[in-house]
Amino acid sequence: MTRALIVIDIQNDFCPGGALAVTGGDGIVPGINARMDEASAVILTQDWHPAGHSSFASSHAGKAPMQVIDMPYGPQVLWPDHCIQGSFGAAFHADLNTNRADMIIRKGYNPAIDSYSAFFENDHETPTGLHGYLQARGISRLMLVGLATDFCVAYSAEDAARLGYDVQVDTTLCRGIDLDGSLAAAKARMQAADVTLLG
Ligand code: VGL
Ligand code: ZN
Repeated sequence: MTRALIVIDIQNDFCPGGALAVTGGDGIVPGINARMDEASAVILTQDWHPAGHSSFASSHAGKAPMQVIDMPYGPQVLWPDHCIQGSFGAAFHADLNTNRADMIIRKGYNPAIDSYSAFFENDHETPTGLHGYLQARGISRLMLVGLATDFCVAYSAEDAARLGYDVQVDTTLCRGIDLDGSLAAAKARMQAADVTLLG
């Protein structure tokens, strides 16, 4: 049996020219499309913030992007405004094969809580509904790819492993932000959580 492919946040704002551009973010799109052919199910995630979201530096007086603040649920990196609901930046990259998606799951719509993971908001307890969807379909083996390796991909992979899924991340089809060593730290956390890193 092949794996379900979960494609994380291949959106214009995470690609070159976007508000929170990840270096080479658009370069993985052809490979991700090709991988869809082998997958037993394809799920896309979409970062989907309301204007004025609490993860935006612009929502906090005197704060700049990439600074970290304490939120009730823990430390939070403050980002440039990105992936605002309905904007061009929130749209999928034009070359991503969205036709193959069985399911598109949006996250980050709660104004007060960020959501890196496709499974839980950053409070680590409010579910997005993806776990219920996968359980209902009997899916237990996952392959994760997308953006950004050290934030949304890593958080999703760790949560999936904790939920009991057999999880692989193909790092050749991911690109990272790498803020203060966050890429190496995320890879170590994924390995500690029993996620298999390929590539
Ligand atoms: C992401 C930062 C903020 C991601 C989303 O997709 O990795 N990173 N929002
Ligand atoms: Zn975001």
